Amino acid sequence: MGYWRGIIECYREFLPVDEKTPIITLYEGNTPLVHAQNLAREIGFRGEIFLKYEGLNPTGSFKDRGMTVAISKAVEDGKKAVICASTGNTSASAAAYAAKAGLKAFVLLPKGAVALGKLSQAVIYGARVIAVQGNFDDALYMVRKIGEILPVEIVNSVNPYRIEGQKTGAFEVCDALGDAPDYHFIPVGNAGNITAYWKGYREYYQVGKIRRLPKMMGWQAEGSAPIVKGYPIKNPQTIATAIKIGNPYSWQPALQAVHQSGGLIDAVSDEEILQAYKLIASKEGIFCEPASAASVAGLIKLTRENFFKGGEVVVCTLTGNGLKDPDTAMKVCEQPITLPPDLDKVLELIEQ
Ligand code: AN7
Repeated sequence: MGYWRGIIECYREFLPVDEKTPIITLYEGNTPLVHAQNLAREIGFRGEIFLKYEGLNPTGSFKDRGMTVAISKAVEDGKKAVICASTGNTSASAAAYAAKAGLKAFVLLPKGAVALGKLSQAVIYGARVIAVQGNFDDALYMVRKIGEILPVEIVNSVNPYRIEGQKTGAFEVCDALGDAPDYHFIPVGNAGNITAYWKGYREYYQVGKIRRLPKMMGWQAEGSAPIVKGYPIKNPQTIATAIKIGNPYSWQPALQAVHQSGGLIDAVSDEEILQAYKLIASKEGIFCEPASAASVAGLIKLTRENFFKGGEVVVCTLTGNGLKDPDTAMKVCEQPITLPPDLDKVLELIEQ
């Protein structure tokens, strides 16, 4: 292979592309699977934890895996413009890949509910950004209507090519571990990614690349947990804005993934999410965004409840980069101490 050329070149035989498909890539994928021994010790987990650090993708989230396929297919199909609704990461990714492909991008964002880093990405990549005075679900509803009226390609995970690309996250986990893990923990918003990982695991199983399948463990935020509660949430609330979604598109496939794999879908509180968010950074040196920490928060919760026997191999997907949302880090952590340029004062503080 020589050098990394993105997920389509690497996993071509598993993806809906052929020699006619123009490959639009920013060299996404090939992200680290970090052995999190400090975290395991800290939370008292008596097995192995691996963190799939998706924040190291080109636009800082797992969305890039799906977007390279969705945008490549949009170009192949002669589309000139793409559109999405987003809590931030999809819009950042869509804007970047559209820029690379020379397509127009329109993004509808819930006004005031998108982390500034993500908004800045959509803007600098040149997307037309519309701030909707509503929530993500309102924006997605409009995007789906617009897709029926205008010749624009929808690049939300209602687009099946997104799921196809995102399943490569599961392939990489298996390639790194030599088999599937026992459990796969993952945050759930619109529920595309849990659907995609499960598809990836099943496909690798079918071709004999792995000998077992993991249990899929999905985590929603308590104030935004429609799948856990069993009904859509009209006005979802959570500090994890990326997963602030009240009526997920892939609701049924997510439930299927959980049921078929023998896993579960449950909720964690904002407090639990923030505790995990801080631990991942302070114990493993990995800065993920709050929504990503929902996976680890779920693992902490189940560890506390003595859910595990010991010896399990667990993978948690850390879906997005913490730098997208520095405001939350600054809000929940100790503030910098201001001192004059006085050596004695600084020494005094350090020696405390
Ligand atoms: C960091 O960008 O829905 O369950 O519009 O950004 O596949 O929706 C983002 C979702 C988890 C949830 N972690 O994944 C969007 C959007 C992060 C995210 C999720 C998202 P899905």
